[in-house]
Amino acid sequence: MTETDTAPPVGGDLRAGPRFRSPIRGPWLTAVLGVVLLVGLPVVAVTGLLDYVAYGAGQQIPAEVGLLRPPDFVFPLDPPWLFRLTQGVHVGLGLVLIPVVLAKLWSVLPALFASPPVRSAAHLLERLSLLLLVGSILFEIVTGVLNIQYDYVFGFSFYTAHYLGAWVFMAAFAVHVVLKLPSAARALRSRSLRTELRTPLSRTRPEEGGGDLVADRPAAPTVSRRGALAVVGGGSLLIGALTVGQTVEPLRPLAFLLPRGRVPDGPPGNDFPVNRTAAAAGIDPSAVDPGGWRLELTGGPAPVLLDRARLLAGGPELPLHTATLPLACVEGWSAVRTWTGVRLRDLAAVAGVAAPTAAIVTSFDPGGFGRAALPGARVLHPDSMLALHVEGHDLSLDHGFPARIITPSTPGVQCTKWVRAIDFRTT
Ligand SMILES: Nc1nc2c(c(=O)[nH]1)N[C@H]1C(S)=C(S)[C@@H](COP(=O)(O)O)O[C@H]1N2
Ligand SMILES: [Mo]
Repeated sequence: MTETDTAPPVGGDLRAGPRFRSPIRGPWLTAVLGVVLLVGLPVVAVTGLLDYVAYGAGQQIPAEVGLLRPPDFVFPLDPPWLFRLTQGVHVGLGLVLIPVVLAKLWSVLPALFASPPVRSAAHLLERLSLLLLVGSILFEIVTGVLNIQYDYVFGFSFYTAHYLGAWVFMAAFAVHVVLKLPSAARALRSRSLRTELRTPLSRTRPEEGGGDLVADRPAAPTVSRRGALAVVGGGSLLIGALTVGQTVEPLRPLAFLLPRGRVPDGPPGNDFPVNRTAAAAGIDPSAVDPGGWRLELTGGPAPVLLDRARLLAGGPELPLHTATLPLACVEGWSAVRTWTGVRLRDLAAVAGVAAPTAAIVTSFDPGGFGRAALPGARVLHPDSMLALHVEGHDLSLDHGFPARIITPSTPGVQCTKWVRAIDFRTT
């Protein structure tokens, strides 16, 4: 028997109709998938919120979200890889869980289409929370995936929309967990996972106990429960394998979800991804030619101009500093490099600003991310610098020559390239 060889019943109870006849659907399978998401999705949510805290300091991102504003503290700068970890886990785990989310949606389809659609006030509330839950998780997946593909096809700010969607999701998720935990716990006890993993197709039987999820007239099984779980787990593993290379450099050739510069071969030391090339950013090569380029420092008694030779000269006032720090893009990838340059706090002192509370960095990049606001703690950290060299070589033009910002545990978007001026603030 196939799923379609029976005429649909008249009167329309879809649950009893031909649409939902898979014999492996039922509370147990739904609960197993649910447990994976119960553990995984809060981790994605919390790391995502932390990314907003890191991203937001001084930047007003997300914009205008009222009481939902992320707390305004400076994301920890130590250890320097902390932001790399939170954004890597958020993007990586978020991607890996997509097959589980889709399988969970498949497993509850009959309940979503159950009739009558509303049985009581409590049932109506439950269904509304489900609508928000399903809608928001799909919205977060779609906007998140489009964002890491740098595909801003929507007419709204990704940062604000993904953030608001996350709050809708977290609220609906909490309601859902409270409502479903008792029946999920019961369902998990109804079968043993170990037994299911040993049960082949030939011995696969429908779940007992009825309810919305179990087919009234189940078709013959075409896949065992362990087979279904293997497909979902295999999908997650595959996505994981195509994603680890975004973080683990030797595996970068496998990072098929990294849209730009998957295996970048730059000049020596500059072999890491480029989000926006100098050409794409509209950088005029003559503006950054070291012959004419001057770094402008403001905020003190008078503006100070420094050329690249002065920055590279070292000395007691502006010693050269070297540190190994990650560059971690909010869109998923990261690269650890050894950078050499001058400390931002030394530049502040040269500008005549003893205790800066913020620094506004501007670049020759007219649109896009050509401006960043660094909070005081980031300016003063001993490893925060205006980098001139990477791995002992000049920065390439695409990586921000003549100078770029590098600070510990910071979203890549604030590591401004092609720096033109730094304004140190004290209020
Ligand atoms: N001026 C300027 N700086 C910029 C950007 C930009 O578009 N313009 N992109 C930022 C982003 S989003 C990231 S992740 C890093 C990427 O640096 P890379 O291109 O050297 O890898 O640079 C940041 N600095
Ligand atoms: Mo980025």
